[in-house]
Amino acid sequence: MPAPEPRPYLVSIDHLLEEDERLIWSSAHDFCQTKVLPVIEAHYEAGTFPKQLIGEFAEMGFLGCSLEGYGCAGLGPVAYGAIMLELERVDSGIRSFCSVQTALAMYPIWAYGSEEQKQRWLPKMATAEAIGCFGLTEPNSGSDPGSMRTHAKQQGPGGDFVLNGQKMWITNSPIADLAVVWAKTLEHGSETPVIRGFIVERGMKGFSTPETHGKLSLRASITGELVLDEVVVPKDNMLPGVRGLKGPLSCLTQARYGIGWGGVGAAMDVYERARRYTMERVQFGKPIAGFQLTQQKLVEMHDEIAKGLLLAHHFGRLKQAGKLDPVQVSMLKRENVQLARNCARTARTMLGGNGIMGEFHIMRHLCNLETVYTYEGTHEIHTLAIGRALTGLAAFS
Ligand code: TGC
Ligand code: FAD
Repeated sequence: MPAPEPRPYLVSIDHLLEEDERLIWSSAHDFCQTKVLPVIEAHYEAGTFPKQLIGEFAEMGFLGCSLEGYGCAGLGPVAYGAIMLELERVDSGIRSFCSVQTALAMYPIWAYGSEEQKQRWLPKMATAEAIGCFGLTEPNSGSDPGSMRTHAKQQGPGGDFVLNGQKMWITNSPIADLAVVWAKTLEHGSETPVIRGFIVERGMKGFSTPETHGKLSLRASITGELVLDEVVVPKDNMLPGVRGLKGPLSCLTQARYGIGWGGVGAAMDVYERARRYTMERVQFGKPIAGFQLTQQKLVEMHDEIAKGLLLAHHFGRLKQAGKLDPVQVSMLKRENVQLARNCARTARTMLGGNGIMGEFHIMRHLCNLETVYTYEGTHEIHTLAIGRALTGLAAFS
């Protein structure tokens, strides 16, 4: 019997997609492959972000795509996930830019902002006239954001706030026009500080955003700090619609959902590259894909990707029905980033020495995925969140 025509995937979700989701997915794929892929390696090696693409991300409707109104595309969760997958298929740092703008900077304004804040910021953020960032992590407060020290004190007859503190590891901060900053404040009549969100604008006195240098991961993404030194923030810049840790955590739930899809994209890229390479590379007289050990690696990557994609789609439909809960998003982020990181490591071995070279793209994914494993809740923190859901026992402290 002749060997069947080789095909890269045995599982597809194409028949589960609506027509508009299929079109959005395919145009995101084409854009990322023709506009982002050709420039990404040079930016990664230089440690620069391809700023020239920001306007094109907006034109493609990527910025704020999951939100309705205010100039946003109002896409459903599966179409949003597909865009994140295609962005991260090229580079996690590029997906980071779009997911921070959408899920961490625009979402809190959309979900918790006043009508005036929404009108002022969201249309500009959708067109990339205004870039946002999200300030939660601090030097002494990472996995445990409830321990943050940044604080806001209300003062004067106008009731404006004075913010003091430092945020670190903030994606996009050096190029941001506004930062959504989470800070503790004492509300009238209470002795217990509560976390509130504030829109801090570039140009406010005492506010600076120094860039973080020396990253060996996510090099095509700009990272920095937020330094708040007696910054006077008008009281109208406080997000009125949320109080407490659930404010920032609910934004993270939106972003983590996108990362769950993004991880599959990175895994697909490294798997497809390893498959092509091993089918062409000849050692001991035949393509190395013909050896059993190589096939085992390909099969394991393929099967993990298939499961990750099915999980992302399943949770996407639950989200569309308003039934996805945060701990399921923890599971999606944890599983799919882990599988991507494992695939990148395996794929790297399959290219031998070429696996460490930038032009083969796998080492870049592998280095990026170390960050993705850690941000938006570390792998371990999501393990504990799932463990708490399974047992009813919190093992965080
Ligand atoms: P806990 O008592 O569990 O919860 C406090 C309140 O928050 C609610 N909540 C959530 N709401 C929505 N979504 C979630 N995922 C939520 N998790 C919790 C919860 O219901 C509760 O509400 P209420 O009304 O009862 O007050 O809080 P905890 O202090 O025990 O913390 C739990 C823990 C450890 C899971 C949480 O602190 C956590 O997730 N830590 C990780 C921190 C983190 O993820 N940081 C990310 C920083 S931003 C970032 O990395 C951006 S990278 C951007 C990029 O480039 O892509
Ligand atoms: P820590 O919390 O100190 O954790 C160190 C280690 O201890 C981890 O392995 C962790 O899992 C483990 N650990 C901690 N607590 C426990 C526990 N209870 N049980 C078991 N193990 C535990 N933050 C933002 O606010 N906005 C951003 O835009 C942003 N962008 C980022 C971009 C990059 C490139 C990076 C690297 C980070 C970014 N972050 C951002 C911060 C990121 O969310 C944090 O790095 C992450 O939450 C972990 O915090 P930490 O680095 O302080 O590590």
